[in-house]
Amino acid sequence: MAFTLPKLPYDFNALEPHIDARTMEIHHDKHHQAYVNNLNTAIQKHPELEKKSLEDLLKDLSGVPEDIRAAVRNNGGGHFNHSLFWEIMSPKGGGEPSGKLADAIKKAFGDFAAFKEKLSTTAVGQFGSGWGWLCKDKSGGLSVVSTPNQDNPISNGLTAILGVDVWEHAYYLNYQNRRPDYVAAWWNVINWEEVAKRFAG
Ligand code: MN3
Repeated sequence: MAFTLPKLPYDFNALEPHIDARTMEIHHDKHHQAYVNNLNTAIQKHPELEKKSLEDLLKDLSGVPEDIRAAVRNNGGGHFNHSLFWEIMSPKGGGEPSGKLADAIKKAFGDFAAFKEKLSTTAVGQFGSGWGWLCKDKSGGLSVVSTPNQDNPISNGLTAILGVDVWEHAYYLNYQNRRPDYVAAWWNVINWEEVAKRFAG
């Protein structure tokens, strides 16, 4: 079965003023669609892979045939990352998490402010294109990492439960070179309920 572009769970303009409608439209309809298309083109060369989930492919990239490994890493990663990205944002987002996720953040980083500072600094400091992530390890411990390009922490055994896209296509129309301003604004649209669900899952 071919991979398909998931529908955006809100309107293009729903995250304004933090993320503008034009950026959301191009990001979802053009960039994410291109990752889906390129992933499908790659997988077609190895129909035996169609039975595997994208998660399984990314967990073990060395098991992906060499001729399409880079395509799966980049475009499969792109599809996987953006599918998470749309879900962990909401027009009703922002604020701070509660419950077990809040406890785990406290345990790992001291407090929410320290965590926010760490993820912001990590995302802003990612050289070139990439992502900043909050990850869960196998014992439920949290950490902050960044990845280049469309790599996902899943390839290193971690489960990303929150991520911020710091490719220029994610912010350049509205923020130009001001990546720190975009990352600061992004905190206002985080859907903590969805992040908590991914933490629990
Ligand atoms: Mn992107």
